[in-house]
Amino acid sequence: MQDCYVSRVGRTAALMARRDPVVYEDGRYARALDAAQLRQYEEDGFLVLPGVLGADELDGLRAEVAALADDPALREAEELIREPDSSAVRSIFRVHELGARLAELPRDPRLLEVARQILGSEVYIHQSRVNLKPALDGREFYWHSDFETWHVEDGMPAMRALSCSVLLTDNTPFNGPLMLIPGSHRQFVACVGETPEAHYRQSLRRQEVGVPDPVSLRYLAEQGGLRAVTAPAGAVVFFDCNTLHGSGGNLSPWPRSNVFMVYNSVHNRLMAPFHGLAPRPAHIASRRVGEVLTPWRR
Ligand code: 6CS
Ligand code: FE
Repeated sequence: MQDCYVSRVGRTAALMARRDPVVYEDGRYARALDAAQLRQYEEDGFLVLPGVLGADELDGLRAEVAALADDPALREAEELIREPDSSAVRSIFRVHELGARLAELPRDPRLLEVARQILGSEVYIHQSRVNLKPALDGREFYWHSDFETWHVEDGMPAMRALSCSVLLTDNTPFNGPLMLIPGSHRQFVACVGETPEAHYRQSLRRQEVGVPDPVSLRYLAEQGGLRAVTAPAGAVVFFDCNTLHGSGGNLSPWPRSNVFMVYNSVHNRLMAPFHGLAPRPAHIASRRVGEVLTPWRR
């Protein structure tokens, strides 16, 4: 298969125009977003929906995440990622298969119907994780495009996937809120460098390969600005797989905990990773064929 988004092939960074649609809606699925919201998502590459989850649901999800972070059975598990310079838990992957309430999230119609509408197809979970960004200790996630990683390291063919981030705690200016560059999804930033063996063991703690060069970052930020998603817990952010995003460290005495469900179109299933890389493990990139999500009834 021809590689339309060549990246990490040596010393040259480049910007190339996106070849894929942003919104694939063809009217077959519920109109979860109205025309104005869909336009906003297409324009910016993300959309913030405030107040989607209620206090009781959030209490239950936070309790489940806390139990996972403290679970002795997960202490040495590959799903659990610690901060680069402390033993604090940074992320837990595959959470939708580790907790009962977390297992319901991917099929929650408030999330799933938006994903199916935007991606214009049946969808499955490519990856789920919770980023805990603990108080006073949560380190940054440097700017990156998820698609650049999922394309090069997981063999994701096209930009027909999106992330849905549920804010489990308030995201404030002080605790490392998710930041995005509006409009950056329309350019693919080809990164310099070569992917190390089992790169995920390093990149999930601190990503240094597969990150955009400063010139491209500055160019795209000057075009679209920077947006920090500061919102109360319960808000949900949908962002395109190629929208540049990152988050600063958490210097506040309160945690910033967001759970991410990554929806991929069933027409965009993973192929072999590019450049002969070994496929990443299932807890980071699902290759389960045939899985399709159906919404539960509220
Ligand atoms: O490699 C990945 O799949 C992960 N890395 C980042 C920085 N964001 C997406 C995903 O969690
Ligand atoms: Fe990311």
